[in-house]
Amino acid sequence: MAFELPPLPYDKSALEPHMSAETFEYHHGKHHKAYVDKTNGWIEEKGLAGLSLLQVIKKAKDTGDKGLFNNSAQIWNHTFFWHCLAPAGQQPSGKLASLIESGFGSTDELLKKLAAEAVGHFASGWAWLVLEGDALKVTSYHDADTPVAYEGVKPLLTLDVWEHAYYIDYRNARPKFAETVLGNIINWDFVAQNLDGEGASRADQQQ
Ligand code: MN3
Repeated sequence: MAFELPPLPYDKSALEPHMSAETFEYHHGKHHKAYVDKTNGWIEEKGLAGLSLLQVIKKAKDTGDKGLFNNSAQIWNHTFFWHCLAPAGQQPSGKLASLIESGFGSTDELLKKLAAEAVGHFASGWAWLVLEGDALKVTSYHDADTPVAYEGVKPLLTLDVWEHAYYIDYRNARPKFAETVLGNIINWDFVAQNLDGEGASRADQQQ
């Protein structure tokens, strides 16, 4: 039994020119795959057979197993991230649009805040829009850390700000990467779906 590298929910060239097929070849085909392979290599040794991905992340956190936590959390984080992206053209609507308006004033203001969080995050990590109680919150987590490791934090939207996420298309320009991706290729339907509090399950998998 093993975890799988989930296929991308779109063709690897579907998000061009904002995110290239070459980026996906590395980011999905090599980085994401490496986290899957590394975690699978520990299934027998660490007694993980039969556990779901979310159960592995929780076990790793509870037992202080940093290597297992980092790799299993990165499987989940990347799977969730791919689903947060879609070909250009969507805007938030309905209940999500109302929550954004009451929380941030407008979608533009939310995107500015998310981009500032992404750019201001020192070194590797993830910028997030999460639901805490009934309120939207912009935050970020370091390295592989993930909202699914915390009680009461519901994932809605993420942006990978590890250098490997942008170096092929944007070189060192993290601000340009953050503004371009957030402004053009967010899957707002997926974000809206996650208002049900079940976002964690949407990037979970069984062995
Ligand atoms: Mn990454």
